[in-house]
Amino acid sequence: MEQAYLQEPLATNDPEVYDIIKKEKTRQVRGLELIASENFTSKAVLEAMGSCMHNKYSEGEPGKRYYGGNQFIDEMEILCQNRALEVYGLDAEKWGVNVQPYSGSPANFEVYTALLQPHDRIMGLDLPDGGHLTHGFMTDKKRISATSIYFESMPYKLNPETGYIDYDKLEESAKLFRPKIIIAGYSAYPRDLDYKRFRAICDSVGAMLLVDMAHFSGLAAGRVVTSPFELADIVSTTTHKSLRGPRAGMIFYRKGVKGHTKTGQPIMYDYGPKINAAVFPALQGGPHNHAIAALCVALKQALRPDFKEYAKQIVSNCQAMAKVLVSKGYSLVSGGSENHLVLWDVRPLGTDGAKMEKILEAVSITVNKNSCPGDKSALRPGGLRVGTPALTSRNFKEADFEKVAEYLHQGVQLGLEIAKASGGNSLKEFTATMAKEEFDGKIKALREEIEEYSAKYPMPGHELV
Ligand code: DSN
Repeated sequence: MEQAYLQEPLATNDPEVYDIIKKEKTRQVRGLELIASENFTSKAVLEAMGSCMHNKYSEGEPGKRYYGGNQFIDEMEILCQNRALEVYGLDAEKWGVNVQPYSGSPANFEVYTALLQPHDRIMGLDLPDGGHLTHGFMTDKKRISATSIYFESMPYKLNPETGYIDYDKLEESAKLFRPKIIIAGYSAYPRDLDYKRFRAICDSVGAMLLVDMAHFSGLAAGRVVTSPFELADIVSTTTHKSLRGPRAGMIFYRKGVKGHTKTGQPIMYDYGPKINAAVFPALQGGPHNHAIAALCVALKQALRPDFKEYAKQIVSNCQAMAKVLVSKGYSLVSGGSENHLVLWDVRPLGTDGAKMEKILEAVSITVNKNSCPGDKSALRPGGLRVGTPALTSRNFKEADFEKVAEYLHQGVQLGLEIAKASGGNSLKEFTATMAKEEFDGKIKALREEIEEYSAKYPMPGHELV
């Protein structure tokens, strides 16, 4: 049997796949990547991700595995747990962490599976207001996320006037709904969170506080947003966003003494065993050991003093970009940002996020359409979410982000011109007009300028792939 191909590099073993990866690499290098949840991870993380750790099955926990041969897998997972606690300054007597979740959505479902009974109640920020699907999303017509199918969910919302979370209404609803878990966390909210308020509301109804820090885990590691660990019971996260690690997830949980009975007996937290059992065997199989190894590398990088500078730069860059957009008269939800993203409301321009996403993509700027407070449709939402972690990893500073804002402005103005000329209001008419010669030339000219600009900046990762 011919097996020499098992040692052949990708380029010659499968040129078709290699070429697609190369094209994607070129797109990343030549474009302006502004998706708030994306990042460019390091070469070392990618090396660990592509390592032999991938080959091993290791169901269970360090020291308690179902298969043999796990001594080094155990060593890696323990190192990863220790680094995770260190990154967030956590005392191992008071906090534990499970580093096996495949990503953020499984991590959240694992928390609910661990700590709730089916049909228990949860409250999270509504998806159209910046929350995540797994915070219990449903519509009037349909329970969309499994977290609203297996649990009963009630959303809380932003104050449409201010763009900030309406904590008063959350408190009022929580007192009526009496949830077991309140989720603090977001996918598209440009402000820091008021954990004191969340904690007080949780305490008033006997709920647990879950913080989903997926978007801002890098900012929390760099101490540039309020730490969720002071007041949360559980903290879940992905690891590939602002933390700049591999695609994976973590669940942190309180452990040790929770309080005392009237007779002075200690009451202990029981989150750890429940969460570990929910991860495996309830919801997952073998841990992705290559991802755990890569996460371990990313956590070491997050412990470097310069990671704090990176986190700080993400926020300064976002503010520099926001300032230019506001100075040009554009409307940002809540008026600005204190984290890594802005939510740009394009409804006052008489357009929608879907069209603006399309035109920006055509000029090599990647953002995503996003709903804004008051939006009815998730397919034609009124805003754009624009984030700074990825380009900050390419050494973009404030002045570079002023330039990025200028390119966003040029792209959007071109989009408005196209929308005006398209005669109708549909996305189909808009894209058809984009293809017309008169606009095709303008799009090409702007794209070439942006690609030339972007390609000058360094890109983390492997040379070619
Ligand atoms: N898809 C991620 C985001 O863009 O926010 C969340 O899972």
